[in-house]
This record gives sequence, structure tokens and C-alpha cells, in this order.
Amino acid sequence: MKTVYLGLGANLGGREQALETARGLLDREGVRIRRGSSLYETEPMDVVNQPWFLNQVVEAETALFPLQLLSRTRAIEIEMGRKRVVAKGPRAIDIDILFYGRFTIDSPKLSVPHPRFRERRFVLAPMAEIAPDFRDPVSRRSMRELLAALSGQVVRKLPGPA
Ligand code: PH2
Ligand code: MG
Ligand code: MG
Repeated sequence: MKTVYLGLGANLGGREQALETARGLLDREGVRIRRGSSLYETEPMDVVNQPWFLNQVVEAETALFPLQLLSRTRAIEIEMGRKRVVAKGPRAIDIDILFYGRFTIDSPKLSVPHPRFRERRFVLAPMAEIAPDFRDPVSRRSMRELLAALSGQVVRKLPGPA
């Protein structure tokens, strides 16, 4: 079993319900969620003219290999009605593989750690909440350190368990 961290995001429709549905479908697909961060209401990045996101990070255990995990997460996105209209634009659900144990993967289909996570408060704030001492296998810096080094992007932690 490998410990993985996944980033969940939604900015269309019932966002909180979408995250809950995604967590349930991940479990069905053999991705056992051990911990979930709080939910965060986050300012959109990259494509800024789109609704705010609800983001969450989950820690899970899985026996799936990285590309198997990727195809299951893609299948869940499609099952949940995601259509790729605009790259980095609005979506009903997005499931990103942030970390796969301490492995680094650079293949045409998949890059792990997620190539842009260090610039993204919507990833680092929930990561630092559930795994502050986890180290980025590339930079060797902890989530807490990477978050502290970041400026910009508004994220609001919502009260209560996810
Ligand atoms: N995902 C993107 C692009 N921009 N912004 C926020 N706040 N949250 C996201 O999950 C997000 C984004 C591409 O996947
Ligand atoms: Mg994404
Ligand atoms: Mg994605």
C-alpha cells in the first residue's frame, strides 16, 4: 500500500456535495481515505474569471499503481459529469494526484508531485493542515515551509469537519 495525497476541487453546481461524492467514489475504486482536510473556499487561479472553488486535500492508502490511480480518478471525473471545455476553467469536479508516496514521476501522462502545487495556496493550505511535516520529494521542503514562503491568493478555511 502506498500513501497518496489527492487534491479535490469543484466550482460548479453543488460543490460540497461534489467533493463528498468524489470521496465516496474514490473509496469504491480502492482508494481508502484516511484523513481529509477542512474545506477551503478559494480564489480561482490561472483562469481568474470563473467562480470560486471549494478545495480539499485527502490522504489515502491504495494498492493502485500511479497510472492505474490516474485512470480511476479520470473515470470518476467523467462519471461525475465533467466536461473539458476550457483548460483550467470551471469544473464540477477535479481530482489531482499531488503526491504518490515519496516517488517522483515524469511521464507524458502524469507528473508527480503535481508540477504547480508549490505556487498554489489552495493546495498548500490544506496540505499543511493535515501533513505539515511532509516533505516535497523534489525541493525537500516541508508543506509548512512551502506555505510560509507563498504570498497571494485568498483562501478561506470553512468551519467544521469536511
Ligand atoms: N484548479 C485549476 C485552476 N485554478 N483555482 C482554485 N482556486 N482551485 C482549483 O482547484 C483550481 C484553480 C486547475 O485544475
Ligand atoms: Mg487541477
Ligand atoms: Mg486535474
